[in-house]
Amino acid sequence: MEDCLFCKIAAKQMPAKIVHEDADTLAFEDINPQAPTHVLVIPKKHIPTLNDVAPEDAASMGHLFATAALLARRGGFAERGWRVVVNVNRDAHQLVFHVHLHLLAGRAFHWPPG
Ligand code: DGP
Repeated sequence: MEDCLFCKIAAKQMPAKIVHEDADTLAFEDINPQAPTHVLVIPKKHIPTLNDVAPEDAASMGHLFATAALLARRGGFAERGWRVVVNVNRDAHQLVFHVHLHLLAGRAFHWPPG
């Protein structure tokens, strides 16, 4: 998708602080961090929102969560706790329309979320 910011980051046409990459997935630091660790984990395939996930994307979506867990272990916060957030569309404040997990860690979080 030529107008998608995260596709451009995945294609290395836009800079980002990449913390993990494999064939299907990219993880990079959020430009506006909401916690000491705030990483975005994306599929390289362009999928606008979770509403658009198709059955054939199931393995890729599972791999996103496995990657988040890998980064949690690697970052040393797996035991203390961390959070994954996925915003979907306007009411949830989705601003970039390419599926991404927000991996947040390094502080205590409130529940329910705002
Ligand atoms: P969401 O509101 O769920 O669509 O989250 C989009 C996130 O993307 C938001 O936390 C800020 C981040 N973001 C926006 N533009 C950029 C960018 O150019 N680079 C990086 N690394 N993150 C960005």
